[in-house]
Amino acid sequence: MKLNILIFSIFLAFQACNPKATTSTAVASANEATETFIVAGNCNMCKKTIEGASKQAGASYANWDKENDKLTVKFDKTKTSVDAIQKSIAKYGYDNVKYKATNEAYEGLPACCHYDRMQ
Ligand SMILES: [Cu+2]
Repeated sequence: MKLNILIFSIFLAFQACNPKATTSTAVASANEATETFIVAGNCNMCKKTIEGASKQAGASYANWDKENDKLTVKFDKTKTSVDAIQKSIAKYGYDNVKYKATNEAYEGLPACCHYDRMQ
């Protein structure tokens, strides 16, 4: 798992602070749920990490808005949960409504991503 995070971080480093924001489209299904919640972050690189962490946890769609810190995710309720997605986001260094990132994960973020921690 640590190696996955490392590879993912390297992947992100190549896209550091890329102004181009990407989103993906979702395929609707009967088991699909949509949730919106707050995730702390700063920039477009945070956006990529937050959205990537959501998808790693099984979200089919993830869109984080850096203007209001709101993340909207869509996922199959039979495959994952909002709780699992929030845990994954915290694991990648981002505080959110339910889980706080460890100091280690937060410190591991690139300098441009050192957002103000959530209380
Ligand atoms: Cu950032």
